[in-house]
Amino acid sequence: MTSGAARVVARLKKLNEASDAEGALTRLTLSPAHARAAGMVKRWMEAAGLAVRLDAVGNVVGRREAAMPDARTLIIGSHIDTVRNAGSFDGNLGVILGIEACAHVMDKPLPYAIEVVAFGDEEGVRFPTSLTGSRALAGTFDPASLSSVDEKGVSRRDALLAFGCDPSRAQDEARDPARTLGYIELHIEQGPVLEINKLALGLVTAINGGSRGEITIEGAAGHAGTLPMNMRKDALAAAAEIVLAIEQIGKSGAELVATVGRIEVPNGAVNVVPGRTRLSVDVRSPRDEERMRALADIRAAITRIATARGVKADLNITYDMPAAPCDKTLSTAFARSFERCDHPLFRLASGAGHDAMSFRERIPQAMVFVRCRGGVSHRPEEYAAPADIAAALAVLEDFLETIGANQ
Ligand code: HGY
Ligand code: MN
Ligand code: MN
Repeated sequence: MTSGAARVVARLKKLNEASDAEGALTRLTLSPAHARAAGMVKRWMEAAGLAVRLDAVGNVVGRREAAMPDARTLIIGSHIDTVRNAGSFDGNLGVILGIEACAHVMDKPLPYAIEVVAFGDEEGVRFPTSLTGSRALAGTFDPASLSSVDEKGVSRRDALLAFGCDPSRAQDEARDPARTLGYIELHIEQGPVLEINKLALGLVTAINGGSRGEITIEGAAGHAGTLPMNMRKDALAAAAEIVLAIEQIGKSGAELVATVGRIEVPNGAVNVVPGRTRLSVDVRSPRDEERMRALADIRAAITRIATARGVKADLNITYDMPAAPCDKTLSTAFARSFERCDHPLFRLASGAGHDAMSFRERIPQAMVFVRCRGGVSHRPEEYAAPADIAAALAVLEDFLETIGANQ
């Protein structure tokens, strides 16, 4: 394994130390752990010859200029925020690979500039809105997202100010598409397809579209011992029926998925009939019309169940990202690098969302997937083998050394 690949593996381990949870990796956006990770990434970017800054929305941006003025910029990115009890590779791998590939070409004059970006808000776990870091660069940042609040009532605006950012300048982070060669992201597959096909790497064809939201159900709290069953407006029993209905709708399309990942019963207690519940919903598909149909079916199921049970329920969509096809020119350049690095070319869609989808229809984007063991992700067992990391680094280094010639 090259020293570069070994350094990537070592840095991923080191980055694990930046966590807000004892004995697990939890690094929510704009948290103390995110600040520590941003500090490590800044030092590594500087060692790779990049000029580094923290931008207006919490991204760490490392930049190197081109050999000639007025050249366009290639952006290499991924995210360093994580879910709770996360794995070490989701997002982090793409950032550390980008830094290492820049170190590899540090002394080589290139006909384009490079920016490596460690986005700070891809997972959308702390605030209901997400992808704010990549949307800022894509020029689609929504100022309303600054008013999103976390579970403690802290707004994104206040969290950014405390992080040392100036959110009033978020719109200034937009990159000019005419001055941008494209956006590329290397990421673990987070699924089992590469492993089943015994491949280290895959070329992404498109990123599935996704919608997320929150369902609130208002029933009537009551005494678990005295309230007769036929008089109840049990918000949790209604939620349970809605969860199963959403699962059924998710099964109605071959590549459609629908998930309720979180359910809350405020003031829940063993001897109280639940009066209120809140549940999350996440719906994805490679076809936007199928995702819209599924959302309509979910709304209809919510209305049917709520009416039958005499409770009030509504679905508020907080995130809606259309499917994002990957750019043909950048993907062809990656295909050439696969060939030069002796990797069979295997194309697959992404069921997971990524920062790359923020650039849809504005800046060309392409992604390369790295095999992950068992397809497991969003869990501590998430794992990418050093040999596969080395393969990804070799392809990225080849891509950087050749992309300018083909543009
Ligand atoms: O949820 C996703 O697809 C991504 O991991 N944030
Ligand atoms: Mn990710
Ligand atoms: Mn993730």
